[in-house]
Amino acid sequence: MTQPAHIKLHQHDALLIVDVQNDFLPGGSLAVAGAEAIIPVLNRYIDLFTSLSLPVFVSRDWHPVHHCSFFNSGGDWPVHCVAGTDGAEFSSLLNLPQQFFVISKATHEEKDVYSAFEDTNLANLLRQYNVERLFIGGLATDYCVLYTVQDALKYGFSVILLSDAISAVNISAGDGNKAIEAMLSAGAVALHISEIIP
Ligand code: VGL
Ligand code: ZN
Repeated sequence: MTQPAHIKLHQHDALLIVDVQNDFLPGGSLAVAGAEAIIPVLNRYIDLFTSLSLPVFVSRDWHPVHHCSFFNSGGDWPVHCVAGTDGAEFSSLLNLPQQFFVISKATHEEKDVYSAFEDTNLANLLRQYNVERLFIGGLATDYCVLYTVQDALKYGFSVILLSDAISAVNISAGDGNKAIEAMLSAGAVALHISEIIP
């Protein structure tokens, strides 16, 4: 496992926060245990990136009412993150900056996607802003974070996984840890916020 001793932010870095939405938080329809604990850490990352005028990208699961991933349509999940509902809103505890880019994903009724890159313009947007290295945190470690990190690496971005700002569904015990192993062996580098040199 590659661990950076310290990382300094530079010009071609960007922050990508995955799916920190009410339905994935306590009280939500697909609540991820412990997810609330990552929000203060993400807020510190937001402050760091915005203080250096580095771009912040925020993805959201944004499903139509009868999305194929829902149990009542034969899918694997309870109804969650229906576009325009409270459950799909970003947590009000997340201190989103004045400017950020929203990436809506899994918006087609007949197709589920976990990656913030799939069927979105995220890769183009990142290239447009000359992003080379992506710092990725959010929800959930074993689904949308995993697929997003894997795609980011496939697209040629360097990936820093914010290991203290992710939380897993863990349908099976250990899913989150397996996902972390998979991301690291694919080339992501794990980072703890204390390792950042501002
Ligand atoms: C997610 C399950 C279903 C996620 C989205 O954001 O990780 N998980 N839809
Ligand atoms: Zn979903």
